Amino acid sequence: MVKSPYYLTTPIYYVNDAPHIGHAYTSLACDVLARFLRLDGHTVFFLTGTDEHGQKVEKSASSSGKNPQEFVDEISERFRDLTKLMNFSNDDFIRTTEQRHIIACQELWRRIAANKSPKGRENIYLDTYGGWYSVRDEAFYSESELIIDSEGVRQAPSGALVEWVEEPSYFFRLSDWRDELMAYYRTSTEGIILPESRHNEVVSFVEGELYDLSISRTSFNWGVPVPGDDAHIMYVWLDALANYITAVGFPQENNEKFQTFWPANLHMVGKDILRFHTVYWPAFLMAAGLKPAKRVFAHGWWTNEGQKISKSLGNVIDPNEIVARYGLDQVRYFLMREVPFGNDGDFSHRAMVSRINGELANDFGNLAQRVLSMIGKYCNSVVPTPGELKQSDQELINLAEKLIVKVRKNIVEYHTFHEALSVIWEFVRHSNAYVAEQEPWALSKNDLPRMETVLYLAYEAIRHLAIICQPFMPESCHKMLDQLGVDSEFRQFVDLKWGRKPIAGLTLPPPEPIFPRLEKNI
Ligand code: ME8
Repeated sequence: MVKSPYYLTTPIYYVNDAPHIGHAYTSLACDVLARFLRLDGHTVFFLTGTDEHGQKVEKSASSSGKNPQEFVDEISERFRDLTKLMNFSNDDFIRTTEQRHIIACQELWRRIAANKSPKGRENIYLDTYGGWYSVRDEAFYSESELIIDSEGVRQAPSGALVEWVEEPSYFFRLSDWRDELMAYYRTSTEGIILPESRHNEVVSFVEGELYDLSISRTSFNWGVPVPGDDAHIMYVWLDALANYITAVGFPQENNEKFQTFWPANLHMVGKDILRFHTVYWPAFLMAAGLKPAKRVFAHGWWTNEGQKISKSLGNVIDPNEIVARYGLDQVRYFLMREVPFGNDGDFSHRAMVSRINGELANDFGNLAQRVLSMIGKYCNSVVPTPGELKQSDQELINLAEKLIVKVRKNIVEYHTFHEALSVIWEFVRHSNAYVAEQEPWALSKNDLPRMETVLYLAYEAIRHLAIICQPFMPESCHKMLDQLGVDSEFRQFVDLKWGRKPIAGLTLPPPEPIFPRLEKNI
């Protein structure tokens, strides 16, 4: 059966700073989902990349003494390296300084300008902007949104400084799009904006005062020129958001890629950039006559040992360092398991060590190592043939077969990755308990046929687990599947059927531990 295609995107990263763990997090969630869907038979397009224009990047380039292009080339490469380090399976890596993107942005602008708003007015008009702007957030704020600190300095809600900006600017008539936005949020019963608390946040913003949005700047020039008026460059968010359609071939909407993948199934974003993706972006798209995305999910933020992660506090977690220290799949597992997806979470070394030792080494690693060693020792490394099944065997089989259904719901429908892992680990623990209760080592002395049945069932439980955990820990699961003698063409979710392939009789290689225990003081 051909399954529906799926397009998912991560936010494209600002190139003014080096990548940190928060950046890796967004894309990791997408990578897990992308791998899951591919193993489940879908055609997937998974996009990531870099956001390279705007005042913040121009300032960072000039303070490091480089021209902007040279600067963005260098930092963009570091984000590309991050995708390799984290073993992301993205299908494209877009850069907003690429020609294909500049063409797409300008065409998007032209279409918005050519159409009328729902109230029959120009979607884009020229005026003068006077207001507060935060370069760090690349966002405009109204006076009422600002916080005034104890020294009387105005700050954005994010804590970033704001400056007064006054310049000629094109405006987008956002205020005319309220009804269309509200209707859009109601187009899916499963939710366009998730989690629900974020949906409520957006709805109350849109129901409140929706101001027209300044969408061009004239006081600097690192950006995409506004078509027909070179004195202006596009607001960096309009430029950045358009990356999602550039990558599927816009403005060639009749091509196969656009037809297959647009509208995107999911924009995965951090909570800080929710408004851009759920208010501005769908309004731009509708104004251009295009469909908005089917879903936006906003995840929470990581702190480091209880503190906000920031360059000025010097507590930025470098993904290279933690991967070198704990191992890639261990880090991937921890990030997806530790925090309910959607909530904020805290990174701590103690929590990392505890998850790795408790859940990977003791629970999963031990199960595989123990069972495979017994097959080595008592069965001459040959997968045994099962005999008659008892009730406890049948129970294990039923649980294994139901696993994918629950995991699929959590990953694909709700994006509750932590819950998916929790469901999987219930099965890991059940399998461990099964082996402990059945005592195949004791059966090896007095009941060989029963021992063979038990070891075969335990082998099958591990095969199910290794297949289902691939999206989270691809390398480790591939190693485990190699040790189980499972050919690469039998590692899909259709292979999650008890005894799917007649494996009994297969000779296995000597087992090697896959999730070693860490010393406490690592
Ligand atoms: O926002 N914990 O880029 P960005 C979790 N260029 N996630 C975090 C985080 C943390 N401590 N810090 C950052 C941008 N992130 C724009 C996007 S899309 C058209 C343009 C997440 O590099 C953050 O929430 O500042 C966001 O989703 C992503 O990293 C990129 O942030």
